[in-house]
Amino acid sequence: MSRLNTSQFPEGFLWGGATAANQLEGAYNEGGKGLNLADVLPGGKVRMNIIKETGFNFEIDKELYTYPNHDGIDHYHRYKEDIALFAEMGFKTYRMSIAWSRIFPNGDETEPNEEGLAFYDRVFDELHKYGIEPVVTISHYEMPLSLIKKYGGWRSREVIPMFVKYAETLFKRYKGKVNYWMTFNEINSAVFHPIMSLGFSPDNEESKLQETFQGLHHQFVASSLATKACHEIIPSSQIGCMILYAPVYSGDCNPNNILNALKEEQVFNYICGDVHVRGEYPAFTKRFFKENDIKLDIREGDLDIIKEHTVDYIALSYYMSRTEVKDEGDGDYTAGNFFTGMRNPFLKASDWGWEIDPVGLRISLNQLYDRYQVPLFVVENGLGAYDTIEEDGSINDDYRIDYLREHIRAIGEAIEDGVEVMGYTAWGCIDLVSASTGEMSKRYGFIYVDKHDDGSGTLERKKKKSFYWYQNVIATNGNQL
Ligand code: BGP
Repeated sequence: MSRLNTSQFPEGFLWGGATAANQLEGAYNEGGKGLNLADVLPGGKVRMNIIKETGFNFEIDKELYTYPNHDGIDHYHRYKEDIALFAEMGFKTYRMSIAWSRIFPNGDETEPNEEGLAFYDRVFDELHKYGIEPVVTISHYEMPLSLIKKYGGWRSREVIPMFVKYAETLFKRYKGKVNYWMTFNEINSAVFHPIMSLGFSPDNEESKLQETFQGLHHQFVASSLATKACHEIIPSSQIGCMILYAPVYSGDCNPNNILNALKEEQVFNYICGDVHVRGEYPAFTKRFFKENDIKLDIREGDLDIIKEHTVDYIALSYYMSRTEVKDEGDGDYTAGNFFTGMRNPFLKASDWGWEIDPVGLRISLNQLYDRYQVPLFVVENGLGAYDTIEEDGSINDDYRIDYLREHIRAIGEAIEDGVEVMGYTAWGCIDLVSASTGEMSKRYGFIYVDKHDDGSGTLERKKKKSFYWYQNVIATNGNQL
């Protein structure tokens, strides 16, 4: 039971939920919106192969596939109902993204699309009506398709000013409505799935790292320029980078494997954070780039821009840890969103093979705070699971409650460790289309949405058991878990 007034969570802690435009809005061709990357990703195995393997053919036969993001959960038309439910849970904040192609349908227009801008005005007004603070991801896995076709996505530097213009348009329009921003969702995930993050697939395995880091360099410059604009246009704002964080454990105590895990961690977890927070490429990249034959085209002024315009906080997603051994043949391997590792015998996994490791979240927060000393914001965490509706209509998702309880507890412990954590937004607070599978059956929500993998369903919203549990967590500021 609860202990009164002993909450580890500071006053004003930002409790809430998180979503992404392409995974819930639907209305993919309404309101003047252009096509974006997510609109052409089919569901199921085909999607998983597109994400994991290189090579993406835009000429694929459209008739063969369903495109789950086209309709999402129809939030575009039902946002009022959804926000009312978030408010009922007591959300202090709501992390959402803006679909770039609603604002600039092709990405390179001179004028933004007013209908798209007006839609988000309505969403922000609705949130403020309930005192919910919006936190906005500027780009969450969905650049305009036309930029991919014309420029090869982030392969090209030419996309930088288009992104910056898009970001500036948002800052000018939503100044006074949005104070918390972040630039690119899970920016470091480009290393595992360039197509989702950078909008292109590398030409071949040999050139993969070169092309990926060049694309990332373009995003770094764009992110820094957006940060500059954000600080200038909305001086009271806070803008962060967003990192997919998964601590890497060594599979054993062989020092070579520990070194290997450290190197994995450096490349995957730290390059993006170092550039955004410290304003420079970390020292280890010198050797890493050399050994992997990566020669970045860094233009004059790029490094100054990166140095001068660093972020205010680090947002992170956390779902699992990774366990690595040097010799990949050594172990039994596990699934991950976009990466795999050795199976950790101390951990259980979700139905999708993601290893459940709340202590790993405490470790992650400590590692990040030790390295950067800037506030951290856990903007994604949750359990993707199959839900069942009982005969009486209830959905008893105790497994989800257990998962969230342990992870929130781990954040509380990290706060006691001295880490500054701004808030927690549970991923997919309302069921939505899964990013990796494109399916509905992998559910994260406190709110069930009657929609199924084959596209059928009434779209009716239903409160799960976790809805009431989270409502109480927020009401007690994390005192009662
Ligand atoms: C993150 C993405 C989200 C989200 C989440 C869960 O990587 O930022 O968009 O979907 O993972 O992943 P999935 O939907 O594949 O279960």
